[in-house]
Amino acid sequence: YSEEKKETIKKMLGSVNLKKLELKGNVDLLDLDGLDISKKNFTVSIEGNIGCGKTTLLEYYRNSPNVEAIPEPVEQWTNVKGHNALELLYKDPKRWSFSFNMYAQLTRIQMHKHKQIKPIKMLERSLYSTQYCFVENDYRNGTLNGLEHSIITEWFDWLIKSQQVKVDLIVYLRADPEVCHQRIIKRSRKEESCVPYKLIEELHILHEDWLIHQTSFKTPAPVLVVDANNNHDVMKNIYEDKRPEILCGYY
Ligand code: D5M
Repeated sequence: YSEEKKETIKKMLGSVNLKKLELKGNVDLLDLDGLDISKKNFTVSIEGNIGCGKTTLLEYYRNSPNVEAIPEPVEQWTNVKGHNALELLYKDPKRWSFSFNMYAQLTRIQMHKHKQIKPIKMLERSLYSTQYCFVENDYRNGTLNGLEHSIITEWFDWLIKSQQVKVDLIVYLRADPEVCHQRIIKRSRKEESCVPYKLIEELHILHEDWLIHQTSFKTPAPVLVVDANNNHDVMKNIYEDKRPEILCGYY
């Protein structure tokens, strides 16, 4: 940052450190001076709706020498000892949501526990979004019943407390439901051939309430919001522009 830009940031945010940023909720810019760089162990979670472009972002940064990118374990979900859990989930959500989400929870904690060698561990979603967006949505629309929801929630609460599930920064790729829907059609993943538009809209609202309005669940870290509605080339420029913030100074 130039001195001038630093001054502007400071004026915007006051005398800054991460704690203050957390109190302020959403931030457009993170002050790198306020980050404890000596920590050398950052976990950045990339959050957003289905098809918002998380994989593209991970791909963009995965070759940075300081970044360890941990993609969403979709391959595990499509082959649980020969069973395609993701396909079953979309075919009959009421029958399979509990099984799927219990398994998703296990694979998420494995991502969080992945041994960190490089300073930045970049996760494609987290245990938090599984609970606060997907599980919550299934419970709201009756896909998970009260007992199933309680069991998953007890597991979640216990995992968060006992396993030191830490996120230092959330990057929210904020895209309109229509844009996400078009991208899902374009990537044409076999299991997603029948993703209802209603699901995309519901998940959008859950992400917004959690990460923008902060009215549903507590955010575990400061939130950096990135407009993800643009095309691929523009998104690449945005990622380059935001490199210092997204990589917490390790760029
Ligand atoms: O694609 C990941 C796919 O997995 C997408 O079809 C949504 C689905 N998914 C991910 N997590 C869950 C949970 N917890 N419940 C139900 N479905 C889930 P992506 O483009 O990364 O969103």
